[in-house]
Amino acid sequence: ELQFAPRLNCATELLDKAVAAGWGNRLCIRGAGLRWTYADLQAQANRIANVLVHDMGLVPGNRVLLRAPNTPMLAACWFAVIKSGGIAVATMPMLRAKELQVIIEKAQISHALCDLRLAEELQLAAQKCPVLRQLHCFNDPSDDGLEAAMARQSARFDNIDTAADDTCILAFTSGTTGVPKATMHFHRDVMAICACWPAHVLRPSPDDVFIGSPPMAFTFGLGGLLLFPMKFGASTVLLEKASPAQLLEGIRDHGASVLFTAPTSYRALAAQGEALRAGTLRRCVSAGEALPAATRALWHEATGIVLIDGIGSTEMLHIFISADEAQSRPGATGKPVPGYQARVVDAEGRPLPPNTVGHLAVRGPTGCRYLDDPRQAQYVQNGWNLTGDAYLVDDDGYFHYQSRTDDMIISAGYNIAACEVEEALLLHPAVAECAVIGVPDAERGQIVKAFVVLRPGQEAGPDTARALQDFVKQTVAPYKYPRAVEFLPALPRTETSKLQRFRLRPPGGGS
Ligand code: 3UK
Repeated sequence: ELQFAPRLNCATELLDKAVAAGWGNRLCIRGAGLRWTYADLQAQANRIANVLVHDMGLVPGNRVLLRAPNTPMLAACWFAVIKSGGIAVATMPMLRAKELQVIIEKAQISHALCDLRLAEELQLAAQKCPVLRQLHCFNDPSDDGLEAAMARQSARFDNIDTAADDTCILAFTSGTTGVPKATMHFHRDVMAICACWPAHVLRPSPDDVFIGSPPMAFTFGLGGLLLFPMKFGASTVLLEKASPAQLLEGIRDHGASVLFTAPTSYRALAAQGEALRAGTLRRCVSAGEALPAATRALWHEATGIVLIDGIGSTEMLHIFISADEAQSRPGATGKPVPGYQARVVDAEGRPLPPNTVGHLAVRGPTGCRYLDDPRQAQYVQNGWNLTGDAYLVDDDGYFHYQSRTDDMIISAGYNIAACEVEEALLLHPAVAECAVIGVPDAERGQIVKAFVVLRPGQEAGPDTARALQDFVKQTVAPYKYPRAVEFLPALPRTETSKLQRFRLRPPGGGS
């Protein structure tokens, strides 16, 4: 059981205690041309905390919006907010004014720290949101910028004495199915995720160099690229943009050893397997979306590295089912991470026997509490969070992902999981990426339709479509084959790399 002192500030635990323990001169964080030690990060965070409190009038409990690509300054701002007893609300860099407005209103944001390059949309939102009173921009060379204000402040700051159960993060879900939900996380949740998955599954060493793609506004990135490396005295590389080419360059330039990214990025990076095999990379973590067995095999063949899969969520803050390299099983996500319980239940919430598909339910120290949201009762039943995923547990207790519960296609009475057809297509050498949906059909109710991105040099046309259809029929039960195939140059994805199947669906029709 995890035990935390009743008074706890997670910034003290992760940053100030690291410096006090003698890690001050260790390299902590690189990015945007900067190289900061733990002591540098502490000094920067302290200066920003002083700006927040003395210039911007922040008091404990205020919600502070953060908006920037992954940079050391964003990390310093995050710690500054937590140090001063504020609540950090990190936002995805690509959000527009309209989406920011929803977040500002829902979280009653009073203060914002923003990278000047992303200020425009926030300023538009701020005009519509009187609740937002104080905005400071960084990366700003002018006298009005955050950096100038920081220079006028002390590099010392006494952290606010918060309770372990005080909220310190509001993390918004991506909201593909309606208004985004804000999840509340406490100081002890931050320490709990550090004590669970990385301590039991990743087990990093202080020599590790972390790198990856998820933005810090996505809690996969916050944990993987900031909190976990710091907890273990390692260092992290923050990339402002993290395309496969930029990841490759970053891994090479900084000697990165631990990579966090999503399945789609592993598929693209696998083409550079030789360079990666010869380099410093040794641990690779996949989350955000189901990891197809074909992608796991592709990556292992290309690099010699066994992927660590893990399902996490904004609700639970980080990964709660996973397996390390030695325990991993193709086709399975893994087993509940120590500290968490997971089970597969029926529509009434009753546990199902092994090998039966049902709803994934999870329970643990970090969730699930939505901020002021009646949907709490729908997604949390008897203390268990229903994730919206269909899973089964095998005889050995491994959890196998089936689909999102709303991505089941029903065609001529057959239940077909969209991702099962996608997995089959990904095994074909011509396929780079694909997405499968159900489209309305007079005769069958729905038919399976595949959207396919071909590998370079492959020809989009009826011959390829037919070859792919035949291939699926030979790979899985023939009734699952896509009766319609459409070729696209790219697939619609969220900033968290999740496929947006709803954007492929015909307006008004289908499921
Ligand atoms: C899906 C997966 C199968 C699944 C996240 C790691 O993705 C994260 O959080 P979100 O709130 O989405 C949660 C949903 O994403 N998913 C994530 N990982 C996997 N499905 N296999 C996986 N390995 O539908 C889940 O319900 O955006 C992931 C850490 C922190 C996170 N916030």
